[in-house]
Amino acid sequence: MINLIGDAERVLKLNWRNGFTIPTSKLYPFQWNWDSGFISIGHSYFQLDYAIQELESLFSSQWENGMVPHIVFHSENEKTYFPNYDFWESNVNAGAPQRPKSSGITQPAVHGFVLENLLEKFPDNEKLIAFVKAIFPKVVKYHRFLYTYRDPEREGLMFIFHPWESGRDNSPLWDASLDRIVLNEEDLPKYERRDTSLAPSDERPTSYQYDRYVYLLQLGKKYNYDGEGIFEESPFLIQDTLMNVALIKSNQSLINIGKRFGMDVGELEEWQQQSMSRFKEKLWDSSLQTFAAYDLRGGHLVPHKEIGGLAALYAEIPTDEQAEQLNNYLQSLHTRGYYICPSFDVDSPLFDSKRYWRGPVWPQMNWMIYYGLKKYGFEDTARIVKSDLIELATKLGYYEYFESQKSLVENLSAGYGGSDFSWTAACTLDLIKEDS
Ligand code: 9WN
Repeated sequence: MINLIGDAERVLKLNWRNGFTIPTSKLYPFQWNWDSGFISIGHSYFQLDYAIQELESLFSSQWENGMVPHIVFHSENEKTYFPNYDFWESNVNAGAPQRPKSSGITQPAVHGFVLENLLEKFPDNEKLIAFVKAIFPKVVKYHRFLYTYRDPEREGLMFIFHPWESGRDNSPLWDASLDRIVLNEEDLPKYERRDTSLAPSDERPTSYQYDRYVYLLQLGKKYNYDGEGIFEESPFLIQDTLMNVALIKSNQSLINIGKRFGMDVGELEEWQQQSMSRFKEKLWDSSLQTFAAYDLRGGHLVPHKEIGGLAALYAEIPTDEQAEQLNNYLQSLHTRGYYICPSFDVDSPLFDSKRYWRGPVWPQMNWMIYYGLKKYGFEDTARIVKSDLIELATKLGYYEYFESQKSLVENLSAGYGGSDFSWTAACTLDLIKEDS
């Protein structure tokens, strides 16, 4: 049996690049926004300095409008990723830093809750406290960007205009919205994918999906990545569960931190109150008994059960009754022979236990759901969510994501996607350590 703690340290150090950490070599050779948050928690077990530098380095790419981009291209010589900085052309927006170069979209705003997590681990560490005080206004500015540019009707729920922003790139949740994009050859610039030469293509999004990712990227670029035209024109316009869960959880963490250090939290409290009540009222799908994303273009909930709805537990959004329904659902998946939590509804014809976000287990999702279940007192399910991830990592290694059907894992010797994966190491490590 591998030494999971020692191996987590190895992976995190292996992927450390003198100030920030890549998710995995080759497939993702830059710094990713929400990955960095989980990675920072991982580093804190070995080197608090790395945890701090990780977030500092991410926020060095913050745009003047407050956005923290989803990829920071610290190295301009690294050519194995598409779309690279030269394709994003983030300088179409005058407020994007010249260096480091970045993408033009964002990802789940996990940094508020990551800071609180670090402070819980090192409540009296002076260096950490000074760092948190210094970065606090930048994180608030990021939230202000989301509430301003991504919530033009001031509803309390932010929208995304690209599947990559959700962190769950090719989830079947987005299929119907992507189908609205009818493409002719001349609608797309020529491009060459790199991911399918680095990971098996049956574990990655299809080219139909990739064409639409590129289309939406171009649409964002046309409007300098923050213009009103995005809201008016994008065929993909979603109030996603996970994006809003991360924001709500991070709002609360920033409120807690701000109160501890005597900072003004009035604006955060207003956002939080509105978002919390709007999420509860708008995103609960009573027929599916889960929270669901809202398709702003179509004017309806996206009718699928999936991992983002379950993540609402982490921000303590569900009522006790709703939480119980979510818990029962997870227990039923366990009884039926799945590692929990599969990323998509196992009873849907769109479920695919191997392909990216269409069914496999994702470590950072287990991490959030674990802590959410504990908040509601579902200790037994939390224990399964944790031990399932530990079992997968022990048997298969620190992969990007994992097969969710137990009967299939029996015959596997590896996980899916990238290997030596940073957030897998970080989240597994934290779950191993948290109650020891
Ligand atoms: C696009 C780095 C990222 C994660 C995302 C995951 C995947 C990128 C890709 O990898 O997305 O952002 O090229 O597939 O879906 O959640 O942050 O680990």
